[in-house]
Amino acid sequence: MATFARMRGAARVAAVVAACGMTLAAVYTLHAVTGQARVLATGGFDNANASRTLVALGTGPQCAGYGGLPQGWGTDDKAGMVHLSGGDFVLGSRHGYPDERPAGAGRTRVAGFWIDQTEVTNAQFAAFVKTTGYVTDAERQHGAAVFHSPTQAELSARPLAWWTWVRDASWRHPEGPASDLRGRDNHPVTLVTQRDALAYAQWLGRDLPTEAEWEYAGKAGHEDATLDTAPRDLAGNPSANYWQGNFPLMNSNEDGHIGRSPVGCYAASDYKLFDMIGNAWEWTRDVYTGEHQGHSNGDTAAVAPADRLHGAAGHTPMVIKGGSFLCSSDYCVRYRASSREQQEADLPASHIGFRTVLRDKG
Ligand SMILES: [Ca+2]
Ligand SMILES: [Ca+2]
Repeated sequence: MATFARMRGAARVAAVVAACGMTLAAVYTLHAVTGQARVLATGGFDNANASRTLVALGTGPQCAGYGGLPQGWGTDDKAGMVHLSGGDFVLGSRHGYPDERPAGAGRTRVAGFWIDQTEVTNAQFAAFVKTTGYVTDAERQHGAAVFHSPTQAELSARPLAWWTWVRDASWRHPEGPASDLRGRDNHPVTLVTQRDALAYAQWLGRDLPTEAEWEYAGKAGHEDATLDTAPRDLAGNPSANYWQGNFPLMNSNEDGHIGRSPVGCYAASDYKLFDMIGNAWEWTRDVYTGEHQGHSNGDTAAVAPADRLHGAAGHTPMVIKGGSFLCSSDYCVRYRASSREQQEADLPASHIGFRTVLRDKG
């Protein structure tokens, strides 16, 4: 992979894509699929939401003005959540990476559940920490993997130059000890591990979604190839926070956000969910058991010190979903609901957050 840094243009894209486990032709096919989205939901957003207040997000001014705590926070145990009735759907895609292929020809059924409309924000996580005194894995490990846009010189000097293990970076110091959360209460909390995410969820009597629950919510009742295109609205504008331009040197910022954005800057899905695609990857509770691929996108482990303190879950690879602000059409084409990535359960990184679910009883 060190060779990527010395490559230019198409040669570098080809090498990166090859390392991602798919051919250039497959990538271009991925981009070429078109067609009107069909809605085949057998469940989904339902009447349980009729009397509830939804978060008022979905535009730039709305997300910029959001304080990070949904209405009813602290009094309503489902504040900021919507209910999805159970249903069945095709888990996976035939248009994406090999590890996304649907298992068999059948459909996957999920039972009903409540799910956060947004990624969990810094304000929400801060409330959890203030109440419980919880110490995150990044704080215990005294570091985390942090992204920055490398210079050409940095890119030439080492592989994966966009990831750095930053000492004492944590959710409250996202770029390192000198940084803080001022002005970012409404951003997704990141640099949290799966253990951290589960601790927050359990504090609220909830859980992390399974991969199937997350994808059922992420597809919002749609079942067709448009799910596998770069997210754009009917006017052709980016409809999520991902990476436009050539990763990792040139971010054209067409979507208005170079890095993480506040939650809810883009229109909600048909299930009234924000940022299921992009912004921060999202932890699930599922272990990644698929074929290990030689792609390099998720290799935050490459910059983690060998002697870092490990949590109980250790190196166990877990499934994360939805892609992040780092997914581009020339690298990590994972700004799609079917996409999946593996991340060590106890490895905090600046592009991974989460949202919670509360399953129906019985
Ligand atoms: Ca962006
Ligand atoms: Ca997300």
